[in-house]
Amino acid sequence: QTAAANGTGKTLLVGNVGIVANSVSGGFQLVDPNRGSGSTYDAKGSMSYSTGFPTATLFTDADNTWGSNTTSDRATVAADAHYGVAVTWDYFKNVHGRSGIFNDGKGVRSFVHVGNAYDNAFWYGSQKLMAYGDGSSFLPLVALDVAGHEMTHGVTEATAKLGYYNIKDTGGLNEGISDIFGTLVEFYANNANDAGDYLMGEKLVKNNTTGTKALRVLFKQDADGRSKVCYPSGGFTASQTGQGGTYDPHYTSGVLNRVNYLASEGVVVPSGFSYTKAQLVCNTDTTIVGIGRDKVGAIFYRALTRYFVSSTTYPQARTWTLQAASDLYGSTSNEYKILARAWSAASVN
Ligand code: ASN
Ligand code: ZN
Repeated sequence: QTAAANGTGKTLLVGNVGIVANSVSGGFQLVDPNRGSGSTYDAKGSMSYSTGFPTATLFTDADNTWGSNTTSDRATVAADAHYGVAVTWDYFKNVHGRSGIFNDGKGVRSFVHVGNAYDNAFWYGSQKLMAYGDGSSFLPLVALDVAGHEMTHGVTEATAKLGYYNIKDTGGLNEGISDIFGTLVEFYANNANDAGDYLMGEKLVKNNTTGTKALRVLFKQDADGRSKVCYPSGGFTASQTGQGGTYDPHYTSGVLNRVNYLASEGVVVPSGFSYTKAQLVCNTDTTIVGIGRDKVGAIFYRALTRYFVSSTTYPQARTWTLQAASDLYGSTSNEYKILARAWSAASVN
């Protein structure tokens, strides 16, 4: 049976938050009846994601207070994960009218304590599950933006089916879409302990006292010394974008993240960073005024769910997102013009 019960998550990364559990006789299960019965499990070190973690156990609790804000309590990061999937559900439902990753009203299973000191998190579509490692060089990978990023991989898989590894352009679009909506989820949460920003995974970096370190700096991704932010004429070649002849999507995503940042916020250097405006664009157009992240999110969502396909390239993504902007705001609108300038400022013409 399901009976939604409001509880408290004592998380690791965002302090204490409200979460929803399922009330059963004698206690509570970490299952959210308000959001498709999405559920959170302890993988207990397993990496058997391909078979759906058969030895994992559902988190249960006597008083509906989950975790202790510290990793010595196994339920702490479960609270982070359960919160992350709830915020991501609410974002897609309330902002885009999408009911769950597959738009079928069903929640997914989340697994924490996956692997041994595993420094990653991932979506595994065949089993409709989310997996989070405890990290070693990083903190446990249960941050809001990471949860939003990974679940957006599921949305992409359920819609455009953009390719991923070793596919010129397309894998970068797939990764960029996940970074864009992961960021929008973080803004949507409006959580004082994890304010929205254009950094991916900043909460996972240990001793990040300035708050300027992250897995990816989305407004200037080439700050990592590897990512590309300006689209090469003729498209990417393997040697430009990764090792071993592959096109690593985490480096080719820099182009889309640049477009999103410039269209949303304009040519603005975030506080705490010492870049020049000229370093945020690939051309000389340093006067772009953003149209706001909500409008850009609506444009990208429409393009992803109606126009992008498994082989979409960067130039085609420019065309299709401008089509979406035209649908939503008109082809002579300021929104359309700013988006076009943002693409040009990432050298996608
Ligand atoms: N965390 C990584 C990502 O979603 C996992 C992967 O490489 N698929 O990008
Ligand atoms: Zn990803």
